[in-house]
Amino acid sequence: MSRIVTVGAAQMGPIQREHSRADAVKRLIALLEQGARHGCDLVVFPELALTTFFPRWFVDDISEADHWYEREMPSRETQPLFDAARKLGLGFSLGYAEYTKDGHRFNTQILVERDGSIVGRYHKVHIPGHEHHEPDRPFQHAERYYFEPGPEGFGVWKAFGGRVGMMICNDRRWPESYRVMGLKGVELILCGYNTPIHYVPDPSQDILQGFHNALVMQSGAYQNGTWVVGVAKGGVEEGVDSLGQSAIIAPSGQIVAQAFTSGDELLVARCDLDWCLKYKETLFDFERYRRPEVYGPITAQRGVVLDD
Ligand code: ING
Repeated sequence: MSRIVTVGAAQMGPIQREHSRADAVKRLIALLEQGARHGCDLVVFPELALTTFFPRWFVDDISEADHWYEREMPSRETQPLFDAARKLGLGFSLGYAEYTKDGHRFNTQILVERDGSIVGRYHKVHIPGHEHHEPDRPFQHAERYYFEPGPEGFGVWKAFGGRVGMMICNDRRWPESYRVMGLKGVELILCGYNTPIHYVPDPSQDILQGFHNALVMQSGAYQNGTWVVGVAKGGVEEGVDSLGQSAIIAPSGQIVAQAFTSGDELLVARCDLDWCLKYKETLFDFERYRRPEVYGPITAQRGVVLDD
């Protein structure tokens, strides 16, 4: 009997600075309800789905940014989302800024099962952008100021009848993200993102943002025999145009659903987890074909070491 998970990628349009958490939660619930109407088992929301992408601004006193973080999950403002999901009988994955009880600031994504329990929590590993204020930029991308890199690495959780992993935004550009989860048997990777189209360090990449977005997720899916669900917060948010193009990608690397807009939009696909075996048991039979004995530099080095 095939293991089909009906997944909804719930893309969001912009969340402006003046929008409250309640405003965001209302939009998330509307997308959940749409997912329920389409028979979804699981609805995936973007990175930082409760607030605007606040790392686009720099504040010298980081405590002035504390209000962008969640101290508890669910909180009073997010409890309605959990209640709605439970009532509708579906699970969800949610990205938000987390301020932990012991004072750590993480860019976090959680996995919530259909009974409302949080079964997985991921802290973003690859933190892009910069640590210090760069006043000459048209907008900041100061994620390395606002978030610590997650120390736990990548997890895979048994949920929704399969093995589910999570990554966040910049993580999708690094093959190591997929491979670590691939080596843990992942069958469905959930990834929210906030990607400004204008890439300040090299504007020539702007026109390639959509291509690179699809390229990395399609490659990661195929090379690890897993489904990948990429979900954007897109559109013009506080003057910064962000990529939409959310997509659901099969283990073959094929895009089976893609967003048409850069606003709130649900795309749905029936993901047969057994399709993963077509690749995991043939081309990408890791046990049979991988050669870790020659892969040493991948974990021994951070940057390039020239042999000459
Ligand atoms: N954002 C971006 C991402 O990796 C970025 C950073 C922007 C990279 C533009 C390249 C181009 O998609 C986050 N939040 O990681």
